[in-house]
Amino acid sequence: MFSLYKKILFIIKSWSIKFLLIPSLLLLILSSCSSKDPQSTFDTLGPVAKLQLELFYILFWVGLIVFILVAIAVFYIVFKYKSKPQDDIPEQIHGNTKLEIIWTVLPILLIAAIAIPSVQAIFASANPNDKYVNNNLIIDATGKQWWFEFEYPEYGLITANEIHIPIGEAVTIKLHSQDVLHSFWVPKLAGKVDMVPNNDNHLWLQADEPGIYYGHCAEFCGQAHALMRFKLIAETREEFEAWINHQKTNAWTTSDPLAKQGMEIFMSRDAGCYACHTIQGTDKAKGNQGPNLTHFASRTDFAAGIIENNQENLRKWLKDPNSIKPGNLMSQNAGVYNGTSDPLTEQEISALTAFLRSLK
Ligand code: HEC
Ligand SMILES: [Cu+2]
Repeated sequence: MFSLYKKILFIIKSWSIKFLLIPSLLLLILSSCSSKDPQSTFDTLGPVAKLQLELFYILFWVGLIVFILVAIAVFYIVFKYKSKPQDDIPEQIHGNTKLEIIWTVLPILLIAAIAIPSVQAIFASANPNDKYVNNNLIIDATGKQWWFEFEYPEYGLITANEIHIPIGEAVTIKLHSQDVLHSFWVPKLAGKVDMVPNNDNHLWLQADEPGIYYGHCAEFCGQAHALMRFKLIAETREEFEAWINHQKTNAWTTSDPLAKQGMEIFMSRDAGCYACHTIQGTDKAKGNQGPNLTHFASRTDFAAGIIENNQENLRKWLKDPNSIKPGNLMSQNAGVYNGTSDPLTEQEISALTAFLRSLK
């Protein structure tokens, strides 16, 4: 025991601790104080996240007070009743009814007291109450390895990795999974809820201010889990409706010859893109293994929110999706990437890029 103590003391005194560990711990703590905090649960911008944060603070302060009281008692007792060399063996007792009752009843009262706000918060975050009059919008969110599909059943619309909602309205999001466990989380708007295969969950959220909110899969779901993000764009009712109306239209045209050639490649057996992707308004592209690409160019990012949607990145993706998102199921299952059909040439990549960038 003593040698272990000495060893620990030696480590604490050694230079490496002073010059490496302590500064790096300080850096770690300071880095969490960044004012740019797109995924902070302490900077809430909607009623659900706010209510969950308030509950957190109640539990935190109650827990802290209990911790301080117990720590003071432990230190007091340890030092006050420390045995001294001249002491006899102390009186041997078993149990103390008064104390036993106190430390059974006190925690029960405390837990009962914090159960009240906890249960209230559970109900309040399950469904919007009557206070929220505009609460008709329902979105079906499906977690897939490793991206999110969003469907607006009321509008017959499917998109991926980017969800639009009107501000100041309670939106219900039904949560599904196609394969394994995922979890839906927009830290500034609502706490995470699991997406479980064959067992539909739901949550609701409301964004009070317009803006871009970042979301993340929060349940380990395989190789590219850390690269499974999405964006929630909150906008005014008018902007939201304009977006819906635009998304309902078909985007593809064949006016540009290069884009037209890209579309032919997309629909060819050799490239096989149509088998996994839907492009609304075309006869052939009706696959649902990959994201719906009807309005691909209207999205700001792709590959589940990890990379900006621009010409250069799209070329990179089409050349080698694995270089952007290791393990993605497009590289593994599409013939042009897994080596079962000819790889795409530079010219084919240019044509496909022109086509996909025209899908505004
Ligand atoms: C075997 C099915 C499959 C085939 C074939 C396929 N893809 Fe994909 N594609 C996917 C999957 C799955 C993803 C999602 C990858 C991820 O984000 O993890 C994807 C993602 C994409 C994306 C990004 C979409 C977004 O919004 O994030 C584009 C663009 C794309 N594919 C284009 C193509 C093109 C062009 C072809 C033909 C050369 C093709 N795909 C062939 C399955 C496929
Ligand atoms: Cu995940």
